[in-house]
Amino acid sequence: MGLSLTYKILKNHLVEGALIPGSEIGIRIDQTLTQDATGTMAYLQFEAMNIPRVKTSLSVSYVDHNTLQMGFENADDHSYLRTMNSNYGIYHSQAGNGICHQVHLERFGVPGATLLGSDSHTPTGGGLGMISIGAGGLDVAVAMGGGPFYLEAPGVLNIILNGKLRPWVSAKDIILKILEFLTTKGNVGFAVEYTGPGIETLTVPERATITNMGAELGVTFSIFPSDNKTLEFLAAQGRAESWVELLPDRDAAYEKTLEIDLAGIVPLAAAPHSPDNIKEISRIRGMKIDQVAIGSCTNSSYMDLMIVAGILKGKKVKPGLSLIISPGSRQVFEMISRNGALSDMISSGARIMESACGFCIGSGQAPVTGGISLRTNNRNFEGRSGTSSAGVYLVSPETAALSALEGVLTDPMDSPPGDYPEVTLPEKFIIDDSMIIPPSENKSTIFRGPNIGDPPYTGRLPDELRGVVGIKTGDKITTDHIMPAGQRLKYRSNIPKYSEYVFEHVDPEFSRRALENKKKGLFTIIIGGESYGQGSSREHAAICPMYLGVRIVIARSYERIHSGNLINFGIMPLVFADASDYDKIMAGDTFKIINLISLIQNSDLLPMEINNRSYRFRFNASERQRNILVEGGLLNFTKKSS
Ligand code: MIC
Ligand code: SF4
Repeated sequence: MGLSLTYKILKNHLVEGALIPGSEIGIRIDQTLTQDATGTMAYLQFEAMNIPRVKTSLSVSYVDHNTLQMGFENADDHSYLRTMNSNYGIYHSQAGNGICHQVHLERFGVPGATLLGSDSHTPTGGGLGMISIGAGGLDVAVAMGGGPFYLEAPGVLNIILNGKLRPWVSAKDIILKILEFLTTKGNVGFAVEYTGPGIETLTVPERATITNMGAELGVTFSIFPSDNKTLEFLAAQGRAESWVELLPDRDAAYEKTLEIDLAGIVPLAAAPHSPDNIKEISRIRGMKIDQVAIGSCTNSSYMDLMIVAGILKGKKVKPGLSLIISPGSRQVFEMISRNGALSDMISSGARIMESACGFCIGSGQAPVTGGISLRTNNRNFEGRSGTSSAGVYLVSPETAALSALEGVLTDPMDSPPGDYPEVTLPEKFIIDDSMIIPPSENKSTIFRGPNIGDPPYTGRLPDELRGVVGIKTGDKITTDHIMPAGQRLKYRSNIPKYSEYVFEHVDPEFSRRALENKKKGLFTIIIGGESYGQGSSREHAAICPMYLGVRIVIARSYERIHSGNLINFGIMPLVFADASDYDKIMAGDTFKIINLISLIQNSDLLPMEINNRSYRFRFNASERQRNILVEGGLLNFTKKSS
């Protein structure tokens, strides 16, 4: 049997382990990326490793999440990042230059390379034929220092795309269709590899929309082959020399296969509050909407915005509705401004925002109470928009723009096929990297304002833990639930302060109780349901609970990035061995676990007493992860082993 593209690239980068699905492997990382909301911690951790300069072929630090600078905190973070990056060999993409994944695709992604990013949508790069993986900041820091990245060798799901999309249906509808089939649960440990004649009909930005939302499937990464379409895109970015053809073997082996006929896909929406709550637009059309937001790393490419401009041209946004457009990068912004498309948007009544994450991360543009917002981004978790009572529908740019004109959810298929704005990839993108500051050869002083704290430190794992079950949650708890972003984002570099908001919208008293227990020498357990920790890669969803004294989480199942982050920060991700135990354990119960060190080192089952009753929980981890936990986290472990 031949090799999938996934396994060809993994094989080229393998430094530890055997390439057997499910077993732990270590791979060499060629490129890294960070963004400001995860970057400050990642770089503080990198500094703590005492390595003079990054050892990757390329490391880029983007400022795109917290660009509003309401107060000094974000400005402090940006200055720290810029000065630190310059000293350590890292490129720095300034605020205003665009969203990390969009800019990385345009300017840096390389087919066949590996990219590790401290953001869960890093797999966007898979649209260019690279293995791009999202991880916690500390994993990225270790990779910058030349350390391997450890992951479970994935099973590969081959999605075969046949046929061609009809006019008014777009790449966003393809990934929404896949989310309908596969849902956000149960795909952990898989990678998706796209093949089939249909892929030839998709440009790189369209492929990137699909790989971007692979994050919502919970897969480790998604990848397209590197073919003529890839060359076309790289050549238009003036980077044809980065191209190599990369295809799977004809007889490649895959663990699973799914076939999709592109011609059969209709416009879709992910209804509140989950990206897999898929509805056909034709069945829910006519719903009144209050806001439309177009942008984010999913749908803000030049092609997306040219289609939007084509739809808006000569028309007016429905009075009373707010249409927000945020171009994905400065390149996109400049191109639509030079060719007049921006004027079409402005005269339609659209509100133009900076090239940044903005509304997607809840940084501004919170919808009205109880309002309906159509958005082209990738997540619609409850409260993420900044308004808990709002309903967010994730849709394509086509559906978003048409609906903004009508004031109600509009089915693009009601428009004549001949009216569809045909947009082709430009032969040359405008190239201006002047907002990307290259690193310097000379060291200068690193700026550290009052918002920049030290990276938090946990001690070695105690041999005995006693404490309290601090909270019991249901299924699909996202890292947005654990560690809210939006208004709280500015505390990302200030762990004691940010920790006050752990589970803010689930149980606002959790943090206070946990801290009080910590002062009494008691630890805290979190009980979770299925897919605990899905969504964002923010390691603060592990760091802040750790700061509050959480050393154990027990859940039905975990998302990959979050369980990795828990281990990195010395928290044990345990799983119910007997599913019915979930119902027996309550918040407020007390617990005791003894001989922990030898259990962690040797056992897959951990006995624990909760309210004087004996339980056993499953503990699946590699030897390396067990050692990390005993040392109290990856930072201690790395320092000790270097
Ligand atoms: C997100 O989309 O939730 C974010 C904000 O980009 C996060 C990263 C973060 O929380 O800083 C992500 O997806 O990893
Ligand atoms: Fe930014 Fe949103 Fe993309 Fe996250 S999902 S990187 S917040 S645009």
